[in-house]
Amino acid sequence: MATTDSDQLCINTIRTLAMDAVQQANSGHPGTPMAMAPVAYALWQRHLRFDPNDPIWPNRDRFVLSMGHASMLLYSLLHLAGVKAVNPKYETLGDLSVTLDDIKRFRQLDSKCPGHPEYRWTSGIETTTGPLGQGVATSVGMAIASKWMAARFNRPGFPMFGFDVYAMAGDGCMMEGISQEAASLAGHLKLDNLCWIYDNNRITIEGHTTLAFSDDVATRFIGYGWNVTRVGDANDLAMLDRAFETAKAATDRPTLIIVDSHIGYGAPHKQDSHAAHGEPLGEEEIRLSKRFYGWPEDAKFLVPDGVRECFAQGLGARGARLRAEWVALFESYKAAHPALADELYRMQHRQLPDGWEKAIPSFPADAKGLAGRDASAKVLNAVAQAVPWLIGGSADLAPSTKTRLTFDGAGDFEAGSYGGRNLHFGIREHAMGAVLNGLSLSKVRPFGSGFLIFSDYGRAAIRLGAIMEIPVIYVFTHDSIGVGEDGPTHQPVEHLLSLRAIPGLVTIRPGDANEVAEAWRVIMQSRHEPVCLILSRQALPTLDRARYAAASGLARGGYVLADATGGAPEVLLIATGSEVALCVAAHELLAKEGVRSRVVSLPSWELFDRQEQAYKDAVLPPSVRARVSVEQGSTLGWERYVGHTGRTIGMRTFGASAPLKELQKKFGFEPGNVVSAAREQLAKRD
Ligand SMILES: Cc1ncc(C[n+]2csc(CCOP(=O)(O)OP(=O)(O)O)c2C)c(N)n1
Ligand SMILES: [Mg+2]
Repeated sequence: MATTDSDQLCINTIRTLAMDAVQQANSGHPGTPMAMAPVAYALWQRHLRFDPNDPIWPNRDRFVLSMGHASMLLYSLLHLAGVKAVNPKYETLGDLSVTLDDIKRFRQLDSKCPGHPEYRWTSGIETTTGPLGQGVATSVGMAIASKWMAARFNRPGFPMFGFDVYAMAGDGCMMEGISQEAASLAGHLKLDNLCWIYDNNRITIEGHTTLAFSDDVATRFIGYGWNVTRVGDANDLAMLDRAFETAKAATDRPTLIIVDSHIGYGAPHKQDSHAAHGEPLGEEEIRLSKRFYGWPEDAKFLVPDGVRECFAQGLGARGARLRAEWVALFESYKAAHPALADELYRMQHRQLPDGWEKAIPSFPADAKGLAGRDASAKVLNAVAQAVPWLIGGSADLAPSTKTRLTFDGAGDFEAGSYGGRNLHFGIREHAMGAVLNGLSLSKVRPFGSGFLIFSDYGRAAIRLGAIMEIPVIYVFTHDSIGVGEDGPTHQPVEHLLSLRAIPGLVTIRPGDANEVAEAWRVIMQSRHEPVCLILSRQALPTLDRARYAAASGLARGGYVLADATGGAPEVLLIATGSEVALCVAAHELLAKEGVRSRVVSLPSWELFDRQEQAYKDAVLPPSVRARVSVEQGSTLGWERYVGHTGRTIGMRTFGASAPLKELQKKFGFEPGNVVSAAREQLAKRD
């Protein structure tokens, strides 16, 4: 299709809104929206299956702006397309997602147009982007979700799922390691519903890409098993159309469209320069650019007559028709396949099947016990059978993290066989995190696993999941020096603490098998928070819950596990995970010596901190100042529970390679050491 006057008008409106908004905010990135406006327009107006009146319609195509700095491109599109706001109850009440006023208040407090696109805050934003590479990697998760949901829900005559995923990326995304992990995985999985658009403008912040980048990107992607096509001019709508048609027609492989563009297109002094990247153009340059576009030079935030109508006739009409067809199809699907339709509905609303929790096992007392990871394997497998859309895998460590779904029919998610529930991320922790985000954004319930030590590799994606408030599940095992002989490179020290430092991320480090079971009960009910389940490699005794308090206390984050007899406690022993049993042993020794101690199991700081003060005070009575915390991790932060006079037993250095017993001795994780710490605390009090 050729470019018409109305196409040009729409494109220039996108451009000028971006220029004006950045200028008004005196901050932001005008150059890339100016250059890529025709590309985004061609995609949205002519290809994307998206209904502005229902931006959460489940089978819509996804558009991800991986170069989040070009956010004004997306805000202009959302505004001009008339995308509606969705409220937390998943309702659209007719308000616009992005008003012209929001655009005028770009980057200001409470505007729907923050610096970078934020999922959940602005309807129509499919994922939060900004850290380069995350968007493209997340798009792979969305494409996996589309394939998985098609395999799960489609039936003859009922193509419920089959959406395509488009992601737009810049040089920065192409340089980041995460995009390479993700592209490699997408090629391997032959995700032909995935299309990345690479803005090959050869400019980044410091200047021309010759400074730091000389990859042959096309060859790289051909090597990953992608279909690669080129558009030599970002303004060539006909060529762009052809490229999108190629992407849609591709089978067996994802498509990369390399688009040559001119950053700051139309700005006489800033085009093709990094000066167009991260600062406003300036009033005079804006005037000259508008003159180049044939735009009224002094008009600001102008949306000419006909532009909104043009979007409504293209994207809007197509989206409305496709969505209506889908809704009608879903009505007959409900009659033909009621159980699947019910699943689909619950999945989309982040609900669980009735009675799912009956699957959760409990574990008999056992002094020899069970490793956290082994207990979790049992619970996960039971829960996954009750929740069919719980899928996941590991970064090549499932045999160690014990996260494989082993029941009949669980299957593997593989190229060409997309119904399996065991994913294989390969040794790609960072991409795994982003893919999990993409799955969760598509409403599948995902889990991913690895060694806790390697959580660092996926941290940027974990953090984004927390910002987006999506319920991704991480299972991190080998949680401490307890891994023994593998040594300091494999022994997490600061990791627990650093995960706890991420706002909105819940960490749970259960102390025995029954706490693991209760942890899964909490995790599965979480609808808007990611959770990290932190598990031991080594066996932990399964506590006798007839003797000690019930593990259901875990839901409150911390609880009194074993209490003093014959009077109020004199000293508190507070522990998580593998150190809970250690404190119980110390508690029994102290009892024999006539010392009244209380053991508090504190598997989740986040869950505990949100309890009411009275409960927290009941568990950790403020009057008891003699306190000892025990955790095989950094001691930093434990002062909040033991106070500045309390004692923290933990890690202050890296670990060492040796059998576990020797490490426990070297680093002081023995009952005797806890007992003497408790005694010291009591002596201080006196
Ligand atoms: C992971 C990450 N590192 C650094 C940045 C800071 N940053 C924002 S944009 C940018 C340059 C991006 O260049 P490119 O992707 O080519 O975008 P263009 O300037 O062409 O729009 C950088 C380094 C970031 N957002 N994310
Ligand atoms: Mg660039």
